[in-house]
Amino acid sequence: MKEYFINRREKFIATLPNGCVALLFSGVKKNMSNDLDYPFVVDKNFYYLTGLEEDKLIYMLIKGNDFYKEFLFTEERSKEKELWIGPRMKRHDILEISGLENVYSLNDFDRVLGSYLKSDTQGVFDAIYLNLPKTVDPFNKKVDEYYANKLKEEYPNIYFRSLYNNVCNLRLIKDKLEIENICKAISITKQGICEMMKNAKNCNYEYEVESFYVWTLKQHNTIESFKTICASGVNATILHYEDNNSAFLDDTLILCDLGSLKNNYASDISRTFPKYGKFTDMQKKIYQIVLNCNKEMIKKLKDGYSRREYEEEAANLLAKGLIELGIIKEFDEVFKYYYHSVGHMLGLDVHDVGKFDEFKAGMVVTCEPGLYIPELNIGIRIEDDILITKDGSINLSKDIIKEIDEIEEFMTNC
Ligand SMILES: [Mn+2]
Repeated sequence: MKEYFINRREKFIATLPNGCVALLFSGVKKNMSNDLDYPFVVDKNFYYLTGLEEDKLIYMLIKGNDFYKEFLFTEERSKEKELWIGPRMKRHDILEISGLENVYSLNDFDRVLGSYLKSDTQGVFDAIYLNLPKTVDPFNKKVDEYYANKLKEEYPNIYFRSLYNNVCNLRLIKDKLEIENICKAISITKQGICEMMKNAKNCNYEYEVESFYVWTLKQHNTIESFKTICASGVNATILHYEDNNSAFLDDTLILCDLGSLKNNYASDISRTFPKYGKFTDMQKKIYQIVLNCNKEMIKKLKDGYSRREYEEEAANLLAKGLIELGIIKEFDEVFKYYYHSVGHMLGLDVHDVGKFDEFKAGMVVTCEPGLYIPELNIGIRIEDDILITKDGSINLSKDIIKEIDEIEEFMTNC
C-alpha cells in the first residue's frame, strides 16, 4: 500500500523547484459546541500524499539543490488522554501506511524547520510552499493559514507560495488504488439503492426511504459521501434538496442522489424510480430522454474529448428529446428544465479538484443529465461514475439498474 503514497509524493516533489520547503497539515478537529467536536475530516491533499488520516499531523518536505528529505510530525498524547480517547498512531503504523521514516514529535517542528532555514547562510531555501487554495473563507480558516501567518513573521525574507494546485492537478489522474476504492464505494451504494427500491412501496415519507440507504452504509461501516438526496414529486426539481421530509403523493417518482465513502474515496450516483415500481406514460417519456442522453454521453467520453463539448452535446440531446415531445420549441428553452452541468470529477472530493479542458485517461467523471419539470411534478436525474480510458470509457456503476423495464421488474418482484 505505502508504495502508492511514496509514488504520489515522488510526482509531487518533482513539481516543486529546488531550494524550498513544503508543508501540509492533516487538519484539526472543528468544535461543534462546548466539549463536542465534529467528526474529523482529513485534508484531502494531505491524505492523497500520505494515506494518513489523524488530526494534528504535519508533512514537511525539505528540497535542496541535490537532495530532499521528508518528515512527519505527530502530536504526542499523554497517558491520561489515551485513557479517554485512545492511543495515537505509532511510528511503526505511520511508516507502514505512508512510507515516511522520519517521524518526530510536533514539539520538534519549529526546531527542525529552523535548523534548515536559520542555518541557511547560502540562501538555498528561499520559498515555503503551503497547501492553501486561492480563495480562503475568512470564517472557516484552515490550520495552514495559521502557520502561514506565524511563519511569515518568523521568516520575513522567504517567499510564500501555494502548492495546492500542484497536488490537485496530480489528483486528476487516478491510480489503481484510487479506482479500486471508488469501485468499492459504488458497490456499497448499489446495495443501498436496491434496499431503497425494495422498500419504497411501504414508506410514507422520503426520509423513510432514505433510512434504508443509511442503514446499508452502516452495515458496511461507512458513511455518506454527502448528504443523501431523496426527493419525490416536485421536490426532485430542487437540485440539492436535502430535507427529505415530505409525504409521498400517489404515482410519484423518487429521485435519489447519493454516495458513500471507501478509504475517503467517494461514489456519487443518482437513480430515479417510481414509488410503486410502475412509471406513468409521461414519466416514461421524460425518463427515456434522460436515459438516452446518459448512455450517449458515456459512449462519447474518452481520452482527448473536450469538456466544453461534453456539456454542449448533453444539452443538445436533452433539448432534442423535449422538442420531439412537444414540451419545448426552441433549443434554448431546454435550460428552463435542465440547469446544471452534465458531470464533474470524482475522487477524494465528491466534486473533485483539478483544472483541465480535455478528458484524459485515468480521470473519473460523473455523467448525470437530468430534467426537472415542476408543472408535471417530475424531476429525473440519472448519474453514473465513469473512468476515462485511452480509447473510450468504463462505466464503473453499470451494475446499478437504470433501464425502465429493469427497474419495473426489480421493484415488482422484490
Ligand atoms: Mn454528482
